[in-house]
Formats: sequence, structure tokens, C-alpha cells
Amino acid sequence: MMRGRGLVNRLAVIAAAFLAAAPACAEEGYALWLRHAPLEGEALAVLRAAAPIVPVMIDGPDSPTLAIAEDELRRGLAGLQGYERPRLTRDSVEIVLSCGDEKGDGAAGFAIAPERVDGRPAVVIAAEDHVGCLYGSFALLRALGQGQPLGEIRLTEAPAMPLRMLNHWDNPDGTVERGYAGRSIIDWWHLPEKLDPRLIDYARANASIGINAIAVNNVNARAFMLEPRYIAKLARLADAWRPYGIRVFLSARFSAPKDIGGLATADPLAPEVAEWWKAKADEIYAAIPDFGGFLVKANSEGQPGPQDYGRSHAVGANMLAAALGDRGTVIWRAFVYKVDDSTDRTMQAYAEFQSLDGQFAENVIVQIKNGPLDFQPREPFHPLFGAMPETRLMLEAQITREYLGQASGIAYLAPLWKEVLDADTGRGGTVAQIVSPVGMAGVANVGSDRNWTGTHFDAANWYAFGRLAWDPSLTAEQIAREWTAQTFVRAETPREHIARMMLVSRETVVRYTSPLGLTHLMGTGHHYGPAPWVCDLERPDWNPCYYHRADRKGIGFDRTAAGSNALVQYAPEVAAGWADPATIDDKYLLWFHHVPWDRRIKGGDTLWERLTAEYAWAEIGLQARMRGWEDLRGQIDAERHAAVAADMARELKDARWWRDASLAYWQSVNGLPLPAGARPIPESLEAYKARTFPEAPGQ
Ligand code: BDP
Repeated sequence: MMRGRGLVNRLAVIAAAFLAAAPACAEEGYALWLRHAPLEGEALAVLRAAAPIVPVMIDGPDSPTLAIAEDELRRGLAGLQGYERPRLTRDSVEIVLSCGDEKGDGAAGFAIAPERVDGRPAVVIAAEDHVGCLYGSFALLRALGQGQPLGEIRLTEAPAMPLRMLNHWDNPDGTVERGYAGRSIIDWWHLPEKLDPRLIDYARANASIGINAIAVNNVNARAFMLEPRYIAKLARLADAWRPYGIRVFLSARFSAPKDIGGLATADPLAPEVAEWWKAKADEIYAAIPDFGGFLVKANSEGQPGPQDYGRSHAVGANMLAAALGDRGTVIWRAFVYKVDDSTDRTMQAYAEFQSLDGQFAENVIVQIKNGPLDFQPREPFHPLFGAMPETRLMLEAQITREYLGQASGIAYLAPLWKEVLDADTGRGGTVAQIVSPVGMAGVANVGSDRNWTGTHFDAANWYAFGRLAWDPSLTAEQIAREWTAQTFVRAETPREHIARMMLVSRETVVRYTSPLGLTHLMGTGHHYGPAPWVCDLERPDWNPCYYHRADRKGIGFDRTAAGSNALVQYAPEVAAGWADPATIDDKYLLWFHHVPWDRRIKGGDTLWERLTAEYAWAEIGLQARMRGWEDLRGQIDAERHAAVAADMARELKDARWWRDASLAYWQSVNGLPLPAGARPIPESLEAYKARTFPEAPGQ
């Protein structure tokens, strides 16, 4: 049965819409992909003719979530129509939200279709629950924002993965580990009394791409964030984000029972420890009934964990899982490597975790980085994917660009994530198929910068992460196009131009930082810029030399049976594809093989010639991109055009630095001259080595 809102109610909503209408403001990036710039030409005429009015609810109660959906539709439609507020005429098309249950997490998705309701034209957004309707509302705006005519939009979607999560590496003091976009957006000091309205805009942006879980603090966690005063702060966040379909998680320090609980031990098998965690969980659930659970980095990079007591990861995780019970989930990270283990670093996580398959409790998820090393510009997929069929596995990606230029230049990461998601593990499907029943987490790249992400294009990575967690079968191209249309420009030619530019950007970063499968060549500590010469850090596997193994004869890490045999951790057919340096895809050549400098590789060049060419291609590509961007002047707003041009100039400078410093170093090892025609290296190796950056973020 249709339940209209009544004229008075409807007028009140229209008045509210008038008040809520966003003032026109400078293009500073704050609005992200929810910018809702007016449509142009025919699309604008069509939408104005339809003149949608405020939505009407049918069947079922109102809720904060539906109020948000209505508000978003009003804002969005007004923006797209080029009005300060939505226009109402007698022939208006109604947008009808038909939303089922208030409770529910939107897992069943939504359907959008043009229909006639009470004899009038309408667009119906139908869902099983209110969050589903919120997702549908954003999907409608996304389609309209790309210029699709209102009456032709038909969509039926449901999220592919249940958990679509952001991991904040934010510290309670407002700093952000590996954050390059200002300070943390969460002001812990002033919570719970004061909630920055920005956190509501944050929830809007996240809900619009289907993000439904946020771990609010750094995995290198402070135990005091489990104290009552922090639970109150967390509860305020949970209350604010709940209507947007977002649940909060907390990174928990495994030694908390000792650190803040007054116990003598944090041994997971000590009964008092289990009791402490159970009481802590009860306390959290009393304040936050839908608390998601704990994210845990244990026995990794100095963090405490069950191994401190001779217990396995599974024993530690299961103890916490029992404390949560069926109320929540323990997300246990598989990013581990040991000080005293001389095994190839890329093999250590598999060695520690694979044999634990089947031992983790039902409400434990093992969270695995995309590759076996550490968020490098390119890595083969992590061998644990497919190797733990009895364990719930989740993919961890890094949205913040720790190793890909941070907040300089442009690196659109969807192609990186797609490379992993689409990889066939040879053990029960692609990575996407293996993680889809569980989810994906992305290390967030947001901060207090006005544009949220440091550069305008980094917002595309946040957006793409959410879209891929919603639907990993989307292509990087599709996502680039839809983001560009909503963020920058809808017209076909400039939009395609920007999308193409985005699509090659990550490969360009690979070319000038770590071509042909090289990896981990960056500066110590801050992880910015080249330092392939670093060989003397206390831990062997912190040194670039450990990874490139360059000597007079050749370069690359032999991971075949003659070397570390990391290949053995992959399914036989996958390993077979990578085992032969003559046939392996060049992109993984030096990841798996130590290759002589003078070996002719695919295409006929020697390795040395090809390596030098990779750097040169990157430089040429960046110059072409800058010219292309210049051509877009006038087609996008001046503020963002100038900001992006500056980002590009910085990247070209950095790419040259990477190339010059790397080649100077490789030459010092192999004694080879640069191939004919190569640009000379302007400075000496010593000069590159002498550069220091005490002010670099992440130091
Ligand atoms: C590395 C980062 C470090 C993180 C670590 C992790 O450099 O800051 O704490 O990953 O994922 O990439 O735990």
C-alpha cells in the first residue's frame, strides 16, 4: 500500500531542501565525486523536463537512513539540474523509495526502474532494507551524473563482497602513519562531545561507494584506545556513521591486558586474559551494539602477539574471537616477517599461516596484503590466496600511496588491484573469487586536506577501491570514466582523455621506480625516492640490495628452485608460468629471476638496454601527459587544472631523479655505458646518495 507523505510534510521537505542547497563554491575538491555539477545540453533538458520532486516513501517506517537518502537525492538532483533546489511541477516524475526493513545492511542491494505509480511517472528505487535504498539512491545519482536519461535508468545490483572496509592508520594524536593528506580527520581529543561535520561528509562519500566498515585506528595500535574514555569516543563515531550503513572496528593491541588491564600476562591461553577480553568486549557492545570487531597486527614489526607466549596466530585470534562471540569478527593480519628468519621475506607469511588453515574460528578473517612483500608498485599476487581453503580470507590493499609517490603525481591504482583480483590462483579461482565471500580492506588515504586525499586524483583511488569491493568485475576503465564524469568533466573527449591518462599512470610509476619486476628500491624510512644503494641496514630485508641483488654480472632475485624457491608456494601451473626467464611475463622477470645484464630478453634488447629504455619511456610518457593536460585547459576548472599541472610537474622531476639515481647506481655495479642516445646523468652517484629529506612525511 502506498503511503504518501501528505502535502504539509512534502512542503516541509521542500523547504528543508531549499535550506540544504549547497552554495556554489570554488572547485577545491572537497565535494569529491558527489559534486553533482549541472548536466549539459540534452541531458540537462531531459532532467529539467522530468523535474523530479522529493521522493515519496511507500510501505514501512521512515528512518535516519531514508532521511539521508532523500537528502542526497534532493541535493544531487538540484545540482544536476543546475538549480539551487529541486523544481516541482505538476508533471514531475516522482522518485519512489520502496525500502522494506529498517534493519539490514544492504547486502541484498537494490533495483532501480522507471514505473508508473498511482498513474504518474515515477522512478522506483526498491530494496529489502533501508541501507539498500541508500545505495540505490547514490547509484541513481551516479548514473544521472554520467548523463544517462532518468527514464532509462534500470539497474539491479548487490554488493559482491560482504565486508567493504577502510583501514585507517590514524593515531590518537592526530598523525597518520603513511598518511600524506594532512592530519587525521578524526579529532579524538575533542570526541565524544564534538563531532566534526566533516565526519558526516566522510560517511556520505563512503556510503556512496558502498563502504560499510571502518577500522578507525592504526594497526600499530595504542592499548589505551580500549579504555572506557575511548569507547565513548568510538560510540559517538558509530552513532554518526550507523545511518550510513557503516560499522566501526578497532585495531586492538594484543598486549592490552598487560598494558592497561593490570594483568601480568597477555598469554591467550591464560584464563584471566580470555576473561579480560570478554569483559572488554561486553563493555564495548554495551556502548556500540553493532561494533564490528577487532583488527589485529600481531607478531609483526615489533607488535606483541601470541607467539610471545609460544602460541600460534590461530590460538591468539580464536581467543579474541571467543570474546566477541557471534557479535563480531576478528580480522587477523597475515603481514608478518621475522627478525631472525633468513627465509626469503616474501615466503614468510605463507610459511607461518598456511599450515594453520582450518584452525581459525568461524568469526576470524585472515587479512592478506595483495602481494607477498608490502604494497609495492607491482607484486605477483600473495601465495596464501587459494592456499587456505578452510579459512575466511580477505584482501588488504593500500589506497594511500606509500610506495607509489605518496601525494605527488598521479597513480591510479585500479589497474594494480585488478591485476591481483583477476589473477588466477590455480587453486579454486581468481583472487576475486576467493575473497568475494569475505571482503576487501583498503588502507585509507584521507586526511584533513581540503580535497581529502592530498591530490585530486588520489580521490579516484578511494572511489575505485569502494567500487571494486562492491563489484570486482568492473574494469579499471569503467571506474575511471565514471569517476571522471562525476569529478571533472562529462564531455566525451576530455573525459576519455583523462581516463586514458589515469589508466597508464600506475604503469608509468612502475617504469621509473621498479621496472621489470624490481622492487623495494625506495629510500629508507620515508619510502620516497630512489635508494637502490642501501645495503647496510640492520635487517637484511629492509635493504634494497636484498631485493635487487645486482652484481657485475646481473640483477634480480632468483626465486626458482635454484634460488629461494618462492615459486613452490604457488599452484604448479602458476609457478610453471613464471619459472622460465625466457617465457615469464617481463613484468615479473626480476622478481623471480637473476638475469645477466647482457641477456637478450623478449623484444630482442639486452636486459640493460631494456632497463634503460623503461626509465626513458616513463619520462616520455610523463611529458606527453603534461602536454595533454595542457590541452585540457579551459575544459575543466582553473583551480583544479593548476593543481594537477603542479602535481604532474613534480612527478616528472621525481621520475628523472629515480631514473638518474638508479642508472648511476646500476652503472656503478655493472660498469656498462648508457646505450647510445640516452640522456646523460646530470649528477654523480655520490650526489644522489648524499640527498637527505628530514622533512619527508613518514620519516
Ligand atoms: C608497511 C608500512 C608500515 C606499516 C606496515 C603494516 O611501512 O608503516 O605499519 O606496512 O602494514 O608498509 O603493518
